[in-house]
Amino acid sequence: MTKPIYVLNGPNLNLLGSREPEIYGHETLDDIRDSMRKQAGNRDIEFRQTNSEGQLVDWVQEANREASALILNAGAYTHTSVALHDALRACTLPVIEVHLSNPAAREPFRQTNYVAPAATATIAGLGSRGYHFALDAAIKMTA
Ligand code: CA2
Repeated sequence: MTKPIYVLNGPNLNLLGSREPEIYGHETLDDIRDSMRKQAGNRDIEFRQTNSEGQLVDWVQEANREASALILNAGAYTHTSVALHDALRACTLPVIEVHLSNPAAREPFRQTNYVAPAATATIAGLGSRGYHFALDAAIKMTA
């Protein structure tokens, strides 16, 4: 039985589609989840969002046990969380970091990234298409 692909989303991503569409687009997180499930075909997608850092760390550890690959948009914890970095460093599965915007082209406080050094790959600045590119890669890497 093939393990699911986990898609974990961090703080405030539940607000997608409601504000700042010029930065994050018009799609809601539910829209992204539904279109990823369609794209995934017979592969299972475990899609979650939390505003809590500890919850995200727990889910990363769970993904390492239960998933074949992890797609992660850690939101603002990307720029602050050593705990998340340590959890990702302990992962043995492919980890694809996704951002809707391109933090490298934004404010100075977004230039620190604790996720990228522990990730297999990073996709940023392509809006919701980034999730689909990440899923395509995750499926091919775990076929
Ligand atoms: O570009 C991304 O995907 C981010 O991970 C989004 C985070 C931001 O802190 C990161 O630097 C880059 C923000 C999450 C969503 O924030 C919203 C706030 C209000 C309305 C809609 C979304």
